[in-house]
Amino acid sequence: MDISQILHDGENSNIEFKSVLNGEHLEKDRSERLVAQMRYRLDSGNGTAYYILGVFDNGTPCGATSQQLEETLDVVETTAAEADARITNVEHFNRKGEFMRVTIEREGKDRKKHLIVGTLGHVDHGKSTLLGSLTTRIPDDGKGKTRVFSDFLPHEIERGLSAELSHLIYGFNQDGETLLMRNPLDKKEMATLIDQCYKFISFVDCPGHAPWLRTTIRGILGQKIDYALLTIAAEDGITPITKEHLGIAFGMKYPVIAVITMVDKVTEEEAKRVEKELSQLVRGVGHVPYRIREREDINLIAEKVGDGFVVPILRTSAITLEGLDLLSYLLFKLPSTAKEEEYRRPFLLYIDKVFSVKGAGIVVTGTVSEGVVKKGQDLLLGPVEGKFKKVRALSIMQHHYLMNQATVGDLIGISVRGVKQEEIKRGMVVTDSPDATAAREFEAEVFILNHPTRIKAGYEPIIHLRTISESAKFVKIYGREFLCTGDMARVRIEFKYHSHFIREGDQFLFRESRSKGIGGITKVHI
Ligand SMILES: Nc1nc2c(ncn2[C@@H]2O[C@H](COP(=O)(O)OP(=O)(O)OP(=O)(O)O)[C@@H](O)[C@H]2O)c(=O)[nH]1
Ligand SMILES: [Mg+2]
Repeated sequence: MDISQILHDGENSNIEFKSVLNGEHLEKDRSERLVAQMRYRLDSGNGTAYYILGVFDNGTPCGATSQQLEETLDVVETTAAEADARITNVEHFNRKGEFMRVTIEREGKDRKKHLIVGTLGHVDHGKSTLLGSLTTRIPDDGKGKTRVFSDFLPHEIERGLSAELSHLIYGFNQDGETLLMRNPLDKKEMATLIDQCYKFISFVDCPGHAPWLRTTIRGILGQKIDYALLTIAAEDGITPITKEHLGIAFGMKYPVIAVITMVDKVTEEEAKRVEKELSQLVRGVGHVPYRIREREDINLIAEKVGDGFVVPILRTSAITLEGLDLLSYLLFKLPSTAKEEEYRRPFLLYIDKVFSVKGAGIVVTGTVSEGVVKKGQDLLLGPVEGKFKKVRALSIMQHHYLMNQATVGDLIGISVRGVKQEEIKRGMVVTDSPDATAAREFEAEVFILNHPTRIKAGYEPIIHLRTISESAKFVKIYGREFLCTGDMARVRIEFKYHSHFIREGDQFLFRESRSKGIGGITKVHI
């Protein structure tokens, strides 16, 4: 891009302005901040960042001498090495003062643009089929042809229902053209696709069948998804489950993409009716529905969807493949929802699964919530009976693709040494923070989404927080005797059996038979 334009537009995603830096900036705290910032810029630019040196934040040259600029360049070079990147180009300019543009590129191929998208929606509303056809462009036959890529367990095929979480991926090249999977179940193909793509999407396909809500919640809360993809079958329209899932997504502040599936089965009028109903529902809870008809609509709203207010609505058919190009383009354009400060924090991953693999030992899987993890690093895993155990990360893998390091939003398996498999449970964390602690009790601000009667002290719901799913008790409700649907209150909650790694600000969901609510932790009692 033209340098005058860059100066005019100011700092943004992968462009950083710096006036002058010197040796003092390489001291510990300041250097760490510079490295974290560069990592963020590199992530935003899919591995490429531009630093404009010798200009103020407003884009005007700061009057740096050549020597100061050289010194600044040295600091940037050191920072780049720390951020596993290197300088690949330096351009000099002089416009009412000297300045330079430095191109920094991440080393290796480990960094890709990546989104995690979780599916939600009523049973049989076409979630798995949509993903099967989207990632392969194989048309469905209306009888379950392409959902088998997601529902591959024998009982899932037999019953035609998703029961477990499954992961599908596909990708894009730099121009937004799709890189499809020939066979989404082929591990080698997955690894090759990740290797070759510019951006890829990991889908977490969740079951819609009500008895498996626990698994659905685990898919949505446990994996740090960027976007929830809610399907509504055109023929059935909105159901109580659609509303419940939407309530969970909005309650947990996940941005939502709504897809009206199976439009081949209905007339234009029927499709319009569902669209209208859906728009009203979305608007009714304070969000903005936005019907996507063409690419231009996506260009207009893509950057806004991540904030959670705008809900794009698309129509698809897995049989005619209508709408899949638009959905792809939307996924290509949507930014990651990871926040800058999440990259700067110590490494944190909530464990979703644990298993042992021949040759690799014990593997824990989950999505990186915060920070960076490197192969060979020493980490803490726990709480195991209230304590954290030292483990070493022997290798890191994402969808069968080996990595030297992983960061926020990567859905990975880490093979660990230093702990027994029986000691590791879903809901524990792996972290490199030396001050990780476990807690049994906490205070929270809760909101009751629905409850048939009244919630009183002594109420025992299951708390879902990331991959934690654990019985708890409302020990105290402050300032009132009971809570009904729509109420908000401060409460004191105690996990019934175990302590967990929880922090102030964590969002959670709680439920007990037909009651449901959301909460945010305000204080942790260690
Ligand atoms: N005609 C038509 N049928 C479809 C379409 N998409 C899915 N189906 C059919 O709808 C049925 C249910 O689809 P699934 O993809 O299993 O639905 P699901 O939402 O994943 O269901 P659960 O995971 O069990 O909640 C299958 O028989 C599909 O073949 C579509 O676009 N058009
Ligand atoms: Mg399914």
